[in-house]
Amino acid sequence: MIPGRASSREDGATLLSVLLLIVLMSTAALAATDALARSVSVARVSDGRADSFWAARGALSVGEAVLNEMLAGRGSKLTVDAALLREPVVFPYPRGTIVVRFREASNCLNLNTLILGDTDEGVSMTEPDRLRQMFEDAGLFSNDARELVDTLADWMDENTSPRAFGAEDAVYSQRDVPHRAPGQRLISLTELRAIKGYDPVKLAALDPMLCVRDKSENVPLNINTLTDAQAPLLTARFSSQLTRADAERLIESRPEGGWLNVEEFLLSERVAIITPDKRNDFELSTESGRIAADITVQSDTGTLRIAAEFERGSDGQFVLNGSHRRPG
Ligand SMILES: [Ca+2]
Repeated sequence: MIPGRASSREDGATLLSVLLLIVLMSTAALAATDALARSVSVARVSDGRADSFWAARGALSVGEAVLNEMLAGRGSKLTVDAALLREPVVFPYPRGTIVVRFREASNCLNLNTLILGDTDEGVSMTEPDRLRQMFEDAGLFSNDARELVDTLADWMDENTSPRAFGAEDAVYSQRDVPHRAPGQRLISLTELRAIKGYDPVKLAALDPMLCVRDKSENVPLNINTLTDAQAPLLTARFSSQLTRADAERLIESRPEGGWLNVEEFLLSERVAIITPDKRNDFELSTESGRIAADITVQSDTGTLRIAAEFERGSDGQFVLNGSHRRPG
């Protein structure tokens, strides 16, 4: 049964009041338990700041509840027009307001899957050529794409010999603030700014497609939330037999309400002609494995911004995977 507008609004209102209750309860509960353990550090911040801090903690726990509640019965199936992604969820609380904006976070290529050497084999790993092609599909010149893949690989690999278009310590030690290539996988996407070739213009072009995870694996792409700008991702992760234009047309031709399942997508005219050995069907899904949240806690003492990410576990429930304060 598809609920009508009025009933989904009612559902939303009920949901919100329940969630508000949860946020207040979890705020209080967290305050009671954590505050004891952290009494020393909490005592150092003003009442207002502590209040925002607890509101933020409450918002994080409620983020989980919202996701699991809103996706319950949909089997984690998420489409681009889902209310969860379109509208922010707003929780008033006694001293201010918490605004949670959810974003799809499954659709990206984890740069920590880049193959650096012979030992990095595996289906979920990314061949350098595949990443280079994705960078080109995203609009970069081919020599720039080559440089960005090589400097990234050199940044992460353990040796100090530069690749053909790469850079190692010799380059970074000449900078205004001299540093070295860390020789390990990325910790966060912001690290890219320090790597040779990753200027703000190129980063902006690549941003819709990239992510960094602590493990060398990718979450399947949700074909029902892919955006036009993410067309190069479909080529890079699903099939190199699709040109960027093919991938764009596919995304644009997505049926209203999304594809029913991956099988239906595979029957698309442009996809059906690709032989199965040239396709990575396992890279596709109609469910979301990761959902990010931008949380803003606004109170009379100021604004606190938090970025959080939720991960869908094997039981289908989303759990908080990590969070950090955002500047601004
Ligand atoms: Ca190297």
